[in-house]
Amino acid sequence: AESYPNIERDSRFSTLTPADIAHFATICPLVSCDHGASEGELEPFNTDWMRKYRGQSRLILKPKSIHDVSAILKYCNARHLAVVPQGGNTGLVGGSIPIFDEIIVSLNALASIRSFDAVSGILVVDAGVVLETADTFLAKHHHIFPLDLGAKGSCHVGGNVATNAGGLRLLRYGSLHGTVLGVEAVLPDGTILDDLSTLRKNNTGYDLKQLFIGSEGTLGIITAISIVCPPRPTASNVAFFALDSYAAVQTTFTKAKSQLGEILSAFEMMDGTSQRLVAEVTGRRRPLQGESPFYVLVETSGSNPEHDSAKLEAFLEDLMTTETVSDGVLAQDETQLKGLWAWREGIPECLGHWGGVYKYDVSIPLPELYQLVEDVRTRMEQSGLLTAGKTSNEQGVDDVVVDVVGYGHIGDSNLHLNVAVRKYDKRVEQALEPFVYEWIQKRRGSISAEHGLGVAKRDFVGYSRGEVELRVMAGLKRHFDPNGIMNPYKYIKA
Ligand code: FAD
Ligand code: 2HG
Ligand code: ZN
Repeated sequence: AESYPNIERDSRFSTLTPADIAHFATICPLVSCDHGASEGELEPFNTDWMRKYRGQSRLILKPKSIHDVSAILKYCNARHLAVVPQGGNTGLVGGSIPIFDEIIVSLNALASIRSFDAVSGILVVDAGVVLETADTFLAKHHHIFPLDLGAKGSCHVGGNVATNAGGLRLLRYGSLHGTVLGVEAVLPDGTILDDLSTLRKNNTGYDLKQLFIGSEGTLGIITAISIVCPPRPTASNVAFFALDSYAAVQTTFTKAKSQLGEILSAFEMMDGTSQRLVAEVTGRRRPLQGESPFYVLVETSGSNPEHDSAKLEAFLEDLMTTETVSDGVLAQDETQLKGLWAWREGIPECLGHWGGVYKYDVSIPLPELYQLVEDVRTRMEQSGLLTAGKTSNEQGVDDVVVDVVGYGHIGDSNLHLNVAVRKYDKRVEQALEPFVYEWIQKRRGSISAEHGLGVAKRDFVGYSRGEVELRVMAGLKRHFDPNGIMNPYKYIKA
């Protein structure tokens, strides 16, 4: 795990005393070595999903109600104790764990479904509800959560809103900035902000909930959200294609948009290297024979199976006759559909297999998007950190970089550039940064399309945001959190 050589503990913050712990014990359940817990019980809260970052918190608080959250923050603010809100701890930028000894406020126990209106499709849930639990509940009512992602079994809806997660169907259902209708949050001084509206339209002043969407725990703790959910599609199809070039990927996307129209629900790209590594790690049989430089997963979701199949068949025929794709397969049942999705959703987990991954989650205009992966691969080879032509099996322990891969939500111009390594190594980092950020800045792209800033990107936000924007953001942060107790050392410098 990485340490933080360039970050110093902020001396404005107090250190935890036995009296503090005794006080918190009157508010809610907690985990602390000074309260009967072992070191091992603190560990999972102090370690991130990638095992890249590690915090040193001595106290985990588990509030059971918004009033508990309010009492916690009121006390922390008065005592100048720093706080990290934690959801499912699946974030990929080191934002959900402390840097030093910040108190972790886990939302795990705030997990009730408050209400659902089947006519409007509006769901109101506590922040700590796991995304998959919310979706399973909605399925019973013939609705779907308008966000889906590989971490659905662990991430919280509150964490999703706090990171403004994008996911696999943003193309179809839009961003949380559009679907979230209300947010209930506790401000750093303990005040409850009730903006838990269930209205689609409400032009009565500044739209405060929007500030919390993507605020990564820096403005307060989200305790509940309301969100508008679409009817659950009754017909779903997944097709998986092999393609010879990135140009063909773009042509396929154009055709998918025009020929599938309103039933297109996902358009994901995986490069050949990513698929080779998934095959190697899982040992599963590949959906298509041979190896291709690119693969695309296209999903349709609609309400009329005959109508959808007719559209899809015409689309497949066009792709084959124009030789846009070199091969393809259509899932014949639910099991195959899930199986094809696994070749896409399973990539992040498989890439961690060798020891570590440097992750860049970027937005670049589509025509140039994949060039970044090629340029980074060349740079790794030229730096002697990756040997051209050797597969991971042929490499030795001295080959630091296992491979450079690109995949992602191509329908949203969002590329995931991942550099899998045997261990985190300063030489790799120095070859990647600021190279990647400068590359993106030149194309006016975003250095973080969906995972956020956390600690990983806070020093680089200037590559995507101007000085004036950053100054306004810092002003907002100071307004909400004058003592700076909320998720310090992360996001932006305030
Ligand atoms: P955490 O990791 O616990 O926290 C994330 C941040 O939000 C932290 O800064 C934390 O302080 C803050 N936070 C959490 N809860 C609250 C709260 N209630 N109030 C205030 N602040 C809070 N992201 C995408 O956008 N698209 C994807 O497709 C995607 N796929 C993923 C696949 C995998 C396998 C994994 C591991 C991650 C993926 N992610 C993806 C990353 C994504 O950010 C998270 O999965 C998810 O949105 C984080 O939710 P969480 O509950 O785990 O939050
Ligand atoms: C995905 O789309 C996630 O699978 C994770 O956003 C991407 O690990 C990554 O880089
Ligand atoms: Zn993603």
